Amino acid sequence: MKNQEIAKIFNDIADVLEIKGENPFRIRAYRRAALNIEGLTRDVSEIPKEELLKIPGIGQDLAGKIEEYVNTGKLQSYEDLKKEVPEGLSTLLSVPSLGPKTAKLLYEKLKVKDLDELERFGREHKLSGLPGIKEKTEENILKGIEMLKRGIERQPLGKVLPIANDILEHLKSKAPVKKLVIAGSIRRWKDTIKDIDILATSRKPKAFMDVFVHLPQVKEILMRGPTKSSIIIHEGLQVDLRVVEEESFGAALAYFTGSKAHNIRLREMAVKAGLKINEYGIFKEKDDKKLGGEKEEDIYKILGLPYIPPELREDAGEIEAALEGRLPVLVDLKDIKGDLHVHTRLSDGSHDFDELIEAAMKRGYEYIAITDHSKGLGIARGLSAERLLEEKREIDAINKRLNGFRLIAGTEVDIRSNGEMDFPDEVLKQLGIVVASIHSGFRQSKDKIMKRLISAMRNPYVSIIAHPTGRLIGERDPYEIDMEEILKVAKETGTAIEINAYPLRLDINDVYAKKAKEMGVPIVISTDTHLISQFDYMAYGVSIARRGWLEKKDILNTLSCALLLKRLKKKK
Ligand code: DGT
Ligand code: CA
Ligand code: ZN
Repeated sequence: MKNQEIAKIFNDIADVLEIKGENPFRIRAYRRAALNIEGLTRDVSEIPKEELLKIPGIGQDLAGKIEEYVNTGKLQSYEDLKKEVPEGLSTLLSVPSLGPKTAKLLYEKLKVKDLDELERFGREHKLSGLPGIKEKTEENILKGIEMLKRGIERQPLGKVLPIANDILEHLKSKAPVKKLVIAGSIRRWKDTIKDIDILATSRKPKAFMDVFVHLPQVKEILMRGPTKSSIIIHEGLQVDLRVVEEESFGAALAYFTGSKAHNIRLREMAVKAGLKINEYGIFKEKDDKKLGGEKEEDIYKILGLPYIPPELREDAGEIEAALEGRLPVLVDLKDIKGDLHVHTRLSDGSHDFDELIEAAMKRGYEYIAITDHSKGLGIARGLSAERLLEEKREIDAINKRLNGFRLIAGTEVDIRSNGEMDFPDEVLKQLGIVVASIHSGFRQSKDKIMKRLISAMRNPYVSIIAHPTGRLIGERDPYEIDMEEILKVAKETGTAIEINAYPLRLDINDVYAKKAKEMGVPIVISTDTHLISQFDYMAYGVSIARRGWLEKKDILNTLSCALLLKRLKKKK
């Protein structure tokens, strides 16, 4: 797939344009295009131009650039642009929180060439004191470097999962294989991933390994053996493949799914029961008699446990819950009846109502909420109050002709930096759903951010807080908030908290989701769709809910539309 390559080029172009101080809309178009290309499940080189044009941020110009790169393996304008700025400068720009102005300054004053050098200067406090660089900026730069280094070690699930599935597809089409599954942290749906673990059974293991190490994705072969091989792929990720016997498949799957902490607990239980577990099976300690291992369920059954879903296997209380018969019945993708955070062409989405309705109905949804941005978000073409109410009237008219499906008129209202909502109450009260969120002032003090979120929740018309911590995995840390307090106010005011399923957000995360459930806070899972293919992101959101032990009853958008609207906060 050329997707990652093109995404990287577009991001690089955006960097250079930023250094040159070009039009922010153009820069943002490149970044959005990059993000959306990265998230595509299809290879861009197979997508016809008319369809490319539907991807957010991609107009004639960028579609042409994609075509040029696909056809020639090169992008001339990018090559030319690169010559305009020194290489060291763009390295500096890769540090989250380091803008083009500062990068340029550091480059010119200190001749910083790479990250290690920048880090050293930071630690020696040689950055602060330069014009415009305060101590706080220096601190942020050091934090940014740390995050960047962490990001190289662990990649977002949303980026890795499509790559892993692509590898599986290639293997299936080219090799003699029987069972073929992803294990490790991907199977547990962890939000960031270190490497890809694949498990297979095959009648011809040697031929299978041969195909694996010669996949087009391979950049480097680390190890090649009859049952285990490891490769590095072009995206820099390691992929381990193990081929096991059919009769050990279940035990191997349990072993390589992990987590390590969960496995250790299982092995301790086994030892106490005079048993032994390893990747080959479950055995009697005294005579090595094999009791099971072909199926994963065998392991749990023989230990006297119910089957524990992979998302729970973190030694976070799941073993105790299993022993006491109180494992949750986890919410499932098919329980979701609608999406409550969707953008249209009117703000920064890519589709009109009809296309969204068709796509939502196709996946069996009963409703979606239209939540375009509010005017304060100029960069996302936010709607004025007049335009929003006009949109609402259009939605009302459409609902009259729809049968068994409902559009809910809403907004994603910006929480201004002073805590006011970007629309007055008279406007908000006319809508079916009000999603409120923060899009600016991320570096405000904890106190200020808390005040903004709390004032949003105290607004009688705000039904949902979207992406509450503002994190962008690998790009921006969550802002400083006291989540316990947020959840308390959410509970008290009846405001729902969103699990934003957009793969770089996954916000709130699994730990907070669990906490929210324990505190009785209503939760919704929404995709923040800007493009119909992004409705697929719901699977990521549901995985966060599952990792947070959530059941169908904990999630409001598993309800019918009528019940949902009843449960959402309304003016008392
Ligand atoms: P990550 O860091 O995203 O790759 O997370 P995992 O869980 O995929 O970790 P990884 O790839 O190191 O190992 C895959 C699984 O293999 C892990 O979840 C459990 C199993 N495993 C690996 N090393 C050990 C070990 O030393 N002891 C046990 N019991 N299991 C292990
Ligand atoms: Ca792994
Ligand atoms: Zn949104």
